[in-house]
Amino acid sequence: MKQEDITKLKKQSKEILAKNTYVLKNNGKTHRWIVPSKQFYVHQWNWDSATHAMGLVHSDPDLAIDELRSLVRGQWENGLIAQIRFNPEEKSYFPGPELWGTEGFVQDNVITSGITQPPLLGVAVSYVYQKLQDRKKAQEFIAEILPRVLKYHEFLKKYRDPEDSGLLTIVHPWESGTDNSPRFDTALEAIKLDSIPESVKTLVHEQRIDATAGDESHRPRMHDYYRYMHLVTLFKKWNWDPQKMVAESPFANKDILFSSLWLKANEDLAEVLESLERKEEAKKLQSWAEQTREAIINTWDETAKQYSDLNVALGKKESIKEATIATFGPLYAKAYTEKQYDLLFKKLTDPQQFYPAFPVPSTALASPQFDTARYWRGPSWPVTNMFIVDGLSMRQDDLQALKLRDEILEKTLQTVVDQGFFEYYSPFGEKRKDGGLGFGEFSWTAAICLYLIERYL
Ligand code: 2M8
Repeated sequence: MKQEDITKLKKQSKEILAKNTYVLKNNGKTHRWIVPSKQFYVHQWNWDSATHAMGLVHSDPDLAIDELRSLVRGQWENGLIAQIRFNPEEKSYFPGPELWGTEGFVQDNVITSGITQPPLLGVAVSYVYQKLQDRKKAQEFIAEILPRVLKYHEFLKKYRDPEDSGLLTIVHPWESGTDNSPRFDTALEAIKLDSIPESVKTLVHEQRIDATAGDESHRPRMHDYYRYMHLVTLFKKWNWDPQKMVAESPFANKDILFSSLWLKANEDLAEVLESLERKEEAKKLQSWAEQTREAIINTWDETAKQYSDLNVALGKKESIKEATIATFGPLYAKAYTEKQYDLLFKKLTDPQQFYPAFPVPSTALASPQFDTARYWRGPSWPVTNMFIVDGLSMRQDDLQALKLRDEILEKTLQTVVDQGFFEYYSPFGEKRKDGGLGFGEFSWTAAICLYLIERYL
């Protein structure tokens, strides 16, 4: 990459993150957090914030700390750190705070949604702790944040893996982060549209704004939104009982990507605990990580040559064969046998599947469900590329892996230079009139550029 492009990318990334930062003064305290994009996502999102902090720690460590501090501030009594922490100054996102019925769980005046997102937070906390140059600040940061993150992990282990299988259950596609992925289609279709109350459908019709704020052909379809809101309404009726949500939700998925991040977060946090001489806690997290590693490896499907999610809704146990980006999650967590790695590498570099002009598409090109523009059904995303780049880079003596890493890294950064800071991009590298796909001026695209430049260039 040209040095001038790198310099420009860094400058623009910082500007986008600054523009998307909110500052709120409350009871004499100042709170700061970053929203994903002012064009639509005007609150704070869990795994987006983790990437924001990882990108910012090198250039604005105080903002990186504030970002994580603000996210964990809304942690529930039971340990949940939610998918969305609502922004009291903004009203324009659907479903907004008034639709979740979570007021009873508010801590420190922060209203949140009632579900979670992939647990990248632990990875971010460890990374920020490691990279903070001011070690006094690092110790204060870890003393403040670590108890919350460990409590969140206790929540996830207790409620999302009640059978102690090592694989974590998500109860809503929004919890996967890859919301509209075709790997959820069959499970969602089992929720019959005529079983969804008319009031829910009317609410979605009247209040959904993403498809008008953005391009309708990039967003989930109406029937997906009916089901998304149906699940929210059910959980609200159950007063967000975490046990019931897993046992009785019509959508429950043992998710490979979520579990891979859980594994990586546990290992990274175990390392932090180890360095703090908290050996017993480190051992516990390391053993959770090992258990998940083995469980992920065991989901390998020899025919599809990939890891598989498991639909566990209402007592089911159905392995999901859809070829999506989730199967590369285990690269990031080093959860593979060498034989599986070789097959994954082959899949990842296959131009008919996952290696078009701008890899890595969120769904295999050969899948009948592939869609160039609709979110998580085909487009390439910087966040999943970051996992793959980091994952390949863990294979220190494997020249082929490192070469592929450099290629994906370069293509990711170059695409942002050519098309701007979008939410996602066409895997064929074509540019729309105004740039990439989804919403623009996107924070995690900016933060991931900063992170990748800092780590690899
Ligand atoms: C997208 O999800 C939100 C719901 O959480 C939405 O579409 O309204 C996903 O891409 C998710 O992974 C991401 O965290 C969020 C904000 O960038 O947007």
